[in-house]
Amino acid sequence: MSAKYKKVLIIILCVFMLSACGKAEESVEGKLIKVGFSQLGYESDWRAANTLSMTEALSEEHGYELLYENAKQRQDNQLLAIRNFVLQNVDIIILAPVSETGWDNALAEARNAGIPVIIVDREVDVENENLYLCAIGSDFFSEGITAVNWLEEELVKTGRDKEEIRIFNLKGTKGATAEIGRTKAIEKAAAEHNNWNINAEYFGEFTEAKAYEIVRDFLNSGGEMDVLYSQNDNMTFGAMKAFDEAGISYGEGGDVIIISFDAVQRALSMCMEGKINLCVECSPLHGPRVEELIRAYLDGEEIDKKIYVEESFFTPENLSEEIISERQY
Ligand code: GYE
Repeated sequence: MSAKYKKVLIIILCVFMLSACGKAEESVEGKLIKVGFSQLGYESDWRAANTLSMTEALSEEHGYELLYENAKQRQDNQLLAIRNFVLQNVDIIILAPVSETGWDNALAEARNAGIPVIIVDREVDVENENLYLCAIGSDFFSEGITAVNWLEEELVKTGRDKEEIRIFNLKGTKGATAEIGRTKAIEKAAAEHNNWNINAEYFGEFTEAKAYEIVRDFLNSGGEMDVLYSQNDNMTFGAMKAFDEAGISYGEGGDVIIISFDAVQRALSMCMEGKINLCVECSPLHGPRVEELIRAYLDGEEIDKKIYVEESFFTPENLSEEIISERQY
């Protein structure tokens, strides 16, 4: 074989090997399920635990190519993320919506492109429920009912069930399912008890900083409360800082009864110390649940439209170091 032929043969062989190698890579990649996840923000410890749970479950190791977008608590960022996922032709979209309304068009775009959408954590309020595959999260109204039932018993136990009870409803993000459900429960309870009075309500955006400002300003202007109904733990931490500065006691034996939602480890430790009276559990560990739903969908199984997770509550009486350290968030 002439040197010239040898060269040509080598070049042909190289080209062949390179293209074969490309194909091999493609076929490995081809097996990965391409998922677009629009997370609403990073406002709380709960959210951090939720993001971790989702990204761990939808990892490459588990067979996923995850496109992750953090919307920083802004719906317009989420709408943009959904459109980008559609353009990138993902296999499935996961949406943790900041608030309930305003999703019809974006979800219709995904549907028209044949991309199923799983709603996680909070819910969407859309005209046509077929715009999404299913929704998985907490029953926030029922969490609120757990809280008001506990309060009712606590007031009886402490002989305060006939006293006027001034309740501060520290709400989360306006229009978020967690805010709507938890607010509905306390409003219902206040309507049913003549002596319960919601004398203040503010939106604290589920953040520590905003809650601190709100409670500080409320106390500085002479506001008073008997119960702080705080719709997440981080807002509770912010409120506590304001109470400390104002010299107001709280928790067991204190001036203010604190009810807090989420039950993250930091809050549970405070609850065990008696600084928070009640922690209502809200599970952020949706990653493996969503993963299972994706598999079920791909296997053609039937999926329930709405799936609520089971939750419980904690007081200083049912907590221990062991229970807290064994928890994942
Ligand atoms: O309670 C709060 C977070 O939607 C359940 O959002 C979630 C809420 C949670 O910011 O900490």
